[in-house]
Amino acid sequence: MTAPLALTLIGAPTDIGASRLGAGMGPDALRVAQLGPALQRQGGTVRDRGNLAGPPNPGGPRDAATGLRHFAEVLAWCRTTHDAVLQALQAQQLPLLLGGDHSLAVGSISAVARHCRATGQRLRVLWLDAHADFNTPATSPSGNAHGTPVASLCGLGPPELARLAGFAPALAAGQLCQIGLRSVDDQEKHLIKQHAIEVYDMRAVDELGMREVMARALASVGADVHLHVSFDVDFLDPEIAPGTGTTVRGGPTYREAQLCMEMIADTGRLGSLDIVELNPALDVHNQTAELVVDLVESLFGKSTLVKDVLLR
Ligand code: EXY
Ligand code: MN
Ligand code: MN
Ligand code: MN
Repeated sequence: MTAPLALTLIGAPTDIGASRLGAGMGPDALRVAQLGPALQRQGGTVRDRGNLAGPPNPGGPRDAATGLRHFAEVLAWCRTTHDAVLQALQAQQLPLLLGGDHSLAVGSISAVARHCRATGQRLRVLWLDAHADFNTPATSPSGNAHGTPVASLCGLGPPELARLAGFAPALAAGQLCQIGLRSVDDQEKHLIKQHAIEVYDMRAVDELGMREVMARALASVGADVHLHVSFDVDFLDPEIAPGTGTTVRGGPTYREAQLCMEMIADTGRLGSLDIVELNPALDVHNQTAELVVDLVESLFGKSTLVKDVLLR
C-alpha cells in the first residue's frame, strides 16, 4: 500500500501567453467544478494554496528585443510558478498547476526538472496538446508565449526562460513525449525532427489506437521515474471541450481521453500535473471544466472497471 497522495493546488490566473483573454479564469472554473473534492474522493489530501499573484496582461505587440509579446510579464509569471511548484515538491507534495495559459509550463517543468536532478529521479514529461508549442521567438507566427514553452524547455529562445531551472536545457529530448498533435507549424516540424522528439500525433492515434500510443509513451516509466503530465485542454476534441482558446477539430474523444488518463494512473508514477488553457469565457455552463475534473479523477485512479470490484 502506497502512502496517500498529498496534493497541492496552485492557481496561476493569467492569460499572459495567449492571444485570447480568459484563461486567467481557469483556476476558479476548476474550483467551481469541484476539483478539490473530486481529488479527495480518490484518497488524496488536498491543499489549495490559492492563486499566485503576477502582473496583469498589458496586451500589445511583440517586444522588439525578444520577439515575444510582453516578455517581462511572461517571465515574471514563469518565475513565480517555478518557485511555487518547487516549494510543493520539496515539501513532498504533488503539485497541480491550475492555469492559466501554457507558457506557465516553463515555470512548472523547470521546477520539476530541478527537483528530479536533486533527487536522482528520472523525469518523463507527457505533453498532451493539439499543438507542439515548439516555436522560438524567431519562428513564432504570433509572438504568443504559449506557443513556445517546449522550445524554452529544450534550451531555445530567450535565455531567461531557457535557464529557469538553473541549467539548460531543462529537458533532454528523450524525456519528452507529445501526444495528440494536429496543428503544428512548418518550422516547428523541423525543430521536432532536429531534436528527435517522440511524437504521437492524431494520425498515430488513428492508426495505432490510444491504447498502443499510451503503451509506447509509458514503456520506459519504471519505479525510478517522476512522471509529469502537461495537459493542455485543447488536446481534447472541441466537440466535448469548447472552453479553450485555440480549438482544433479532430482530437481525442471522451473514451480515448479517459483511456489516456487511466493508463497514466496505472503506472502509479504521476508526480506533477499542469492543467492549462481552460478558458471559461468560451465555455458553455462550465462543461469543459467539469469534463477536465472527470478526466483528472481518472488520472488519479478513479476506475469505472467492473472487474476491479469483482477482483476485490
Ligand atoms: N503555433 C501557433 C503559435 O505559435 O502561435 C499556435 C499556438 C497555440 C498554442 C496553444 C496552447 O497550445
Ligand atoms: Mn499548449
Ligand atoms: Mn494547445
Ligand atoms: Mn518526485
